[in-house]
Amino acid sequence: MSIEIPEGLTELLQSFTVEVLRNQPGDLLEFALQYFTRLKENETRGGAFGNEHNSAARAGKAVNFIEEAMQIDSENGEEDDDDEEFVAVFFLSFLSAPVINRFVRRASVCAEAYNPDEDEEEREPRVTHPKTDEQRQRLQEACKDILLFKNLDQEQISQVLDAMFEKVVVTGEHIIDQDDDGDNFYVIERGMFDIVLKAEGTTRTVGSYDNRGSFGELALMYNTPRAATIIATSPGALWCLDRLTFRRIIVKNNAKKRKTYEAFIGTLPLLMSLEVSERMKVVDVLSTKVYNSGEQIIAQGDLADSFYIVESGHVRITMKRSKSKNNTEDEEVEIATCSRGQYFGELALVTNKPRAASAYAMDNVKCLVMGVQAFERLLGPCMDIMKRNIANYEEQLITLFGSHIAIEEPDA
Ligand code: 1OR
Ligand code: 1OR
Repeated sequence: MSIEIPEGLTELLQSFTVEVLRNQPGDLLEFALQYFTRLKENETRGGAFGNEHNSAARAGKAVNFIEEAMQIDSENGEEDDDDEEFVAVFFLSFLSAPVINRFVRRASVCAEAYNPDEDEEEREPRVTHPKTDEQRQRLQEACKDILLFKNLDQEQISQVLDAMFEKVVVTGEHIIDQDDDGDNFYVIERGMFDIVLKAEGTTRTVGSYDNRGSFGELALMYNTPRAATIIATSPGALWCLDRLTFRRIIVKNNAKKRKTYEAFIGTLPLLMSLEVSERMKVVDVLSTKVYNSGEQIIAQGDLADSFYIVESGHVRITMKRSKSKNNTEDEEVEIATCSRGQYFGELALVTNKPRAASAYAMDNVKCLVMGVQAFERLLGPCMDIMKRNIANYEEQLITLFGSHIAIEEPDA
């Protein structure tokens, strides 16, 4: 005798079981009643069960198994795989012989999803948006300085590039609205975009992107509502990366990064005023860059968009000084060196001015690099230490170059 299993029963029971195990309700029947009522409400609001793009379904906790499995605990940086594996095994134990094949197939998908070291391709079809050679070239150019992509290996990079798709935008278009659910991560190909923040009843523009950079990573990384609104202030074009591919590749990579840098970041005096969880968020946005001996890292007078922490090697900081009285010739004077654990490149970001000095690798140098928006978002609590050091620069500057040169006051 064969038993017909209604479509959707597997997913329904799996999600319910996960919720029961997570919530450990005292009254199972009452919990079931509430759970299924909420699920039905979400469905009638238009949500397909288990569709990860559907906010109602997520808000109602009708969880998408695979996506939840990849959720990173932002407090400790670990992927939640132990619990989830337990759930999968637990669920398997329910199964009776005649239906085991269908269930096992699905349940094993769940179990695999919880192991971050598994080959992802086995459990999720790769997203591919075909591109012309010309599009691919533009995409590569737009992505070459994206810090979040810097630590990916060749295979991960090509999966990311395959999955990205182009979106043309018009002036005034809202790419992201604060408090919405996150759908995509965006890399700017061209165009200007304002970062608008509403808080305590007021709305203000707190920053902007000018033809480069990326945004929309936070909601995808931490499973939170969008933290700001992003509005196009000119016609433009974006490359979009879907939520699942982002989580599958970038978030998984970040978990490894946390393990690698947790200890080092914990020793940095600059970051002492940050909570552990805030320090981990710093790690999430850092990328590493290596420089050969003699290579220029920063050029005096350039516009600035990154901040650097030395992981290994030595960095020479130099400033131009006119060699002759008539100012026709400059010489570069060494003003400082930075080694492991020290930082540089903060001054231009704090003062909103061009780079005050140049930086060169003195040997093989490895730096941790952070973008300006993340710097502003995450390092506010460290500003006192930085401003104190900037005041020291000013004193040294007067000693070395005379009183006529001044470092601009940091913005309040
Ligand atoms: P998201 O997924 O939350 C909005 O969607 C995006 O705006 C966010 O990811 C970031 O990529 C981008 N605070 C919050 N989000 C910001 C900020 C920001 N800057 C860029 N985004 N700042 C703090 C404001 C108090 C920095 C402003 C320069
Ligand atoms: P930035 O963004 O201007 C160059 O890029 C970086 O060099 C700068 O941030 C600082 O992080 C770093 N004066 C100005 N910048 C300095 C100095 C400095 N030292 C390091 N940087 N002085 C040296 C004080 C020991 C004073 C100048 C004589």
